[in-house]
Amino acid sequence: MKMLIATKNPDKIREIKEIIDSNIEFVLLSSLPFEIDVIEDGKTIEENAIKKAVEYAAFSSMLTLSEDSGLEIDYLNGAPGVYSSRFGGDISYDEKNRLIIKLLEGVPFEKRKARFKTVAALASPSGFLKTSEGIVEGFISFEPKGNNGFGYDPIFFYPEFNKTFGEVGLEEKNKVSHRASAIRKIEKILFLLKQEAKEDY
Ligand code: ITT
Repeated sequence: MKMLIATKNPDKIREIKEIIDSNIEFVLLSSLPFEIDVIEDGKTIEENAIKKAVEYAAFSSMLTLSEDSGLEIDYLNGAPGVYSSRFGGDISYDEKNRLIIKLLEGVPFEKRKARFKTVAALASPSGFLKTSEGIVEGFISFEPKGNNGFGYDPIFFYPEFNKTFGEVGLEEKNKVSHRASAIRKIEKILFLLKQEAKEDY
């Protein structure tokens, strides 16, 4: 069975490949013979995940997995949330992380609660659609730490590890991450789809 991984973010691709156990042939957007741009104008993470999966499935005629993720910070009323990739404009992740730390200057640890959220969506060209959500709770650190992971990982302090996600390896992050829990739920559905496909022959 083939499945299109509908993300342009290479860090997500790396994580998703490690998370999915099933014997599935991954197709990347970069290997399609045409380029598609899906505008992420949803008001929620879920809307964007669904939009990407449905549109890419229709364009590619392939079973498609997409996901949309964001960091919600309680002290910033849930920002950057659905705007996580655009937060602060066209600046590097290092600058985005420093901006967040500045916005939280003087805020004590217990008020720095934050969570990563992922909604994964699986869509087929014939209209099948399932979504799943994964959340991991943590705190915004006082300074960026670690060079692992990507995006906001260096400022996401995960108490159970007593480290930021930037300080742990991929295997460790995948044990608890928002992305891993959303994708693992979708993987159960993939397994059922594979069974059905076998029964059709
Ligand atoms: P696609 O839409 O092509 O999948 P994207 O990078 O635009 O890729 P999102 O719209 O989901 O992805 O943007 C969410 C941003 O939040 C993303 O650019 C990351 O930098 C950040 N982010 C997402 N997951 C993260 C994670 O596990 N750790 C740290 N930051 C993360």
